[in-house]
This record gives sequence, C-alpha cells and structure tokens, in this order.
Amino acid sequence: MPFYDALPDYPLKHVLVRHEQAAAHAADGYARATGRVGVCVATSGPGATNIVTGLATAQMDSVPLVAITGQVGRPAMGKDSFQETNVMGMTLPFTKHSFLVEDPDELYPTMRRAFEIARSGRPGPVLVDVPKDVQFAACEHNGYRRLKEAPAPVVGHALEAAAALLRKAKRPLILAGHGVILSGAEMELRLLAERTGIPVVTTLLGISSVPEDHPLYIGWPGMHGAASVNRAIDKSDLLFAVGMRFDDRITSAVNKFAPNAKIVHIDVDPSELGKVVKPTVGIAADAKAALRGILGYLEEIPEEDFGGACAQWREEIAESQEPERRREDEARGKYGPIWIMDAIKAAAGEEVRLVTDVGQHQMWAAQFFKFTKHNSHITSGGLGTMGFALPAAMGVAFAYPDEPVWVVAGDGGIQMNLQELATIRDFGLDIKVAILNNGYLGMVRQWQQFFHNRRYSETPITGPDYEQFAAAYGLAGKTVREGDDVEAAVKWAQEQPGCVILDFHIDPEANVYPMIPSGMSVHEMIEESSAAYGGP
Ligand SMILES: Cc1ncc(C[n+]2csc(CCOP(=O)(O)OP(=O)(O)O)c2C)c(N)n1
Repeated sequence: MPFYDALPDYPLKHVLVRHEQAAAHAADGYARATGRVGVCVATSGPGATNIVTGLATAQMDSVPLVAITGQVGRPAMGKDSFQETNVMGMTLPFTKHSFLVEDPDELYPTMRRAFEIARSGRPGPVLVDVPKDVQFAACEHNGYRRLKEAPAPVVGHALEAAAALLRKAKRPLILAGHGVILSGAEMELRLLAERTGIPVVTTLLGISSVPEDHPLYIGWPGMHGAASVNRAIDKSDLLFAVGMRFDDRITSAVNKFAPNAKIVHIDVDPSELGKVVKPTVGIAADAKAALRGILGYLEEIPEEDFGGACAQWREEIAESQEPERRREDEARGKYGPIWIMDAIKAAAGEEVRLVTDVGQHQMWAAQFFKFTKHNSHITSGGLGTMGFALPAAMGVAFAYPDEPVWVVAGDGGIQMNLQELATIRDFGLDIKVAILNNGYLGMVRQWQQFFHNRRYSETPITGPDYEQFAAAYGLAGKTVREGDDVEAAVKWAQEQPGCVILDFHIDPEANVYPMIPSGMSVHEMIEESSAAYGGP
C-alpha cells in the first residue's frame, strides 16, 4: 500500500498485470531482450508466492531481475500473520541474492545494490522483501557507494593455451551459449569462427547469437537437436564452449558426451567450470573479454591456415546435413510447423523477435524458424516454464514497441497465462500469437507414444474457441486448418493493429524429431531417430 501510494509521484512506468507470475515473466522478457534489469513487484503472501516460478525461470537462464515484495510489518513477522509468507526463505535456492530490509535507512542502498548484483557477473534475479512498516518509515540516505566491479581477471596463459588448442585441432567445434548474448560477444564469436573456419553450434539459449544463415553455423545439439550436430560433437577433437553450462539436455542426450574432444570452457561463473564436464582448459571470464584475448593470440596465423585448416571437417559435416535438409524440404511442402514458421518469418520480416513457450512447438520453432536477427529467440530453457511466452512477450513488446513480436505456444501452455490478454489489450501491445493447437499436451503425449506404449494418460486437453476468446478481449483472432491459406492468415495478422491470435489446428500426433532419450549412444541415436522415427 505505501509503495503504490507513492508511485504516482514518480516518473516510473508501471504495468498492472493480471497475475503476479506474469509480472515476473514480463520483467524477464524485457531483460532478455534488452540486457537491462527487469523489475517486478508483488504484495506479500499469495502475491509473493505467485512470482516464485518467474524467479526460478530467470535464475536458471541467468536473467537480471529485481523482484520487490511487500512483507507484513516487522512486529507481525514470524507470527503467521495475515498474508505473511517467508518469501526470502522460499526463494533462496533460486535467486542470485535476497534481501529483507529491516532498517529503513538501509532501503535505498539495498535497492541500489540489488540492481548491481542482478546485472553484474553472471546475471540473475534478486529479491528485495520490504516490510510494510519499513515502507512507511522516514529514512535517511547518504548516497551510495557502488560495489567495486572486479571482473574476473582473464589469465593470459589460459587464453594462450586455448588458442594453441584451436590451432592444433583438426575437427574443432565452437559451442556458443546464452553467455555470448549476455556479454554482447557476438562480434568476437563471429570473428573467431571466421578467422579459423571453425563450425559453430549453439545451445538452445545460444540460438540467435550467430545468424543461422551464416555459412559456419551448423545448428544445435541435444535431445531434439540435429543428428548431424550430435554426430559432429561425437567426432570432434576440440569443443570450444563459451558462455554455456553443459545442460543435461545436451550432455545426457548421449551416453558419452564428446568422447574424443579436448574441452575449452569459458564461463563468467567459475563454479560452472568442471561442474558437469571437466575442461582441458577452463577460463573463468566474461565471454567477450576472453574471446578478445584469444583472438589476440590467433592474429599471426598464416592466411592459408585460416579457415582452410578444417575444410575437410566442414565438408564432412555438410555431407551429414544433406539428408536432414532433404527431409526438411519435403516436410516444408505440407501443412504443419515448418510451413507455419516459414509464413511467420516471411510476414514479420527479419526484425521479428520470437518468444516461444515450452513443448513441441518450442523445439519446432528452434529447429525451423531460422533466426537471423541478433538475440531474437526468447524462450525458457533451463526451467522450461509453460506459460512463459505470452507474458514474456509483453516485456519484449514494451522494450521494442515498433518491432514485430510473435509468440509461438502450444494449446496447453498458452492457457497458463491467458488472462494477460487484458493487459496486452489495455496497453495496445502489438503481439501476434500463433497457437500450435494439437489438442494435446503434445510433448508429454509424444513421450507417452514412444515410451509408454501410446497410453495417452491425461494428455488430451481442451481449450476455448480462441477466435471467440480473442473477441471477448476485444482482439482479433482466426482459426486456421489444413487446407486454409496459412500465408494469408499470417499476413492478415501481421497487418492488423495490436494483438492477434491465430489458432493453428495441426496434426494431433505430429512429433518432434530427432528424439534422443537419455543415455542412448550416438550411433543408436542416429539409427533410431533418423530411420525409425523418420526425421527430420
Ligand atoms: C508449468 C509447467 N508444467 C508442466 C510442464 C511439463 N511439460 C513440458 S512440455 C508439456 C506439454 C506442453 O503442451 P503444449 O503447451 O500444448 O505444447 P506442445 O508440446 O503441444 O507443443 C508439459 C506438460 C512444464 N514444462 N511446465
């Protein structure tokens, strides 16, 4: 109450969402798209518990957030008071830092520090819990001393060792993660790839750190990654991993990850080095600084060695991508996810930012959308939070009101935060929503199909008529079925002012390929997923 009473006196833009979880995801979307700190506010008790999923989502993907929660007054704390909850205790495991402000004079410096912590080093969410009587109290503030930013020193000999490994490798791969985007190291990454001719793969969150039409970009690995990319990792003799954390969707998709490779691992968070994969050379440093340092050691490679050194390796990879390309092109001619992705890209143009939810559609978008704009792929990777996309897109749209923003979601996840259409309408946000409606919790159904003998236990799911639902919110909507003109519908949506919902009824049993269950060997995987499951 005191916070909201003060709010009109300050030049802050406040967005009243309809569910606090959406506030956290919207702040997250804003932060992912801009690199700036996103802020969300919630009241004590149920308001605070509602933002918990949003904080965990941000923590898993290293997103800078400050979440401010109201707390009951200090005398009431610890007494099961009305709407009291220990939000700090509850969120400690998945915030970068948490504060409970017990002294009004500490409020100002704590807020400043919260922002600094959220954006420094490896970014993450910071919680500031403020008791009601602290909010009411008069406070003194005597300025603020910034934390001394001490970027992890980049150790010269480690950089040199990494450069030496790059020079020697015959089958090297660059594996770029979210850290490349977070540290703004895209140029350095590209320079390194182009100078050495080394093919680049990304993690899911690293998608759009390199334009997908770059000749050295070959795709992404893991459980639903391309077989050719997993195979390349299997054969690689040097994995140059930067700004990534060896998530188990990549490493345990196969029984032995990168068995023939030396590993260079660069991460700003030293605790990531050796946590999952033991590096040959570990460098605890900001991606941009480390890449610059390494580039310095690669300056005097003779021209003919640049790019030429692994020409045969690139050819080998290109060959193994050929059947995948063929299968993708065949699927392109049929009504389904690829067609829909192509149509969105064509109608929205190169500037589009795509925010995806979690499930099959997320994997299809990552596989087929062909992201060419820097940092244009926004998704919940680590926590995999259904319900993320629509509110996160609100944050993206607030950050870039004049650029196209599309949501791709399933008919399950979209229903987890649909109430935000009211917020979207109130602010006239220009968000286009494509629901890939298969009538199932599709990704779960796919697992049931393959591993539970098609026992579709509790995965068929109903929903509203989305056209009518959109209309009830004063928004435009359309249902698209096989045989309808997908391009025309998407173009129509793009041309409408404000938010539009397109409800694409797709094949209920369409699957994501490849699919590599944990522990399968690369060789089994290639046979199973490419042949038996039919690819691409
Ligand atoms: C909040 C939340 N609950 C449950 C899950 C587990 N889960 C992952 S994908 C999925 C199904 C998603 O279905 P839908 O949104 O329809 O998308 P589709 O897979 O059909 O594209 C579920 C239930 C999750 N990731 N997040």
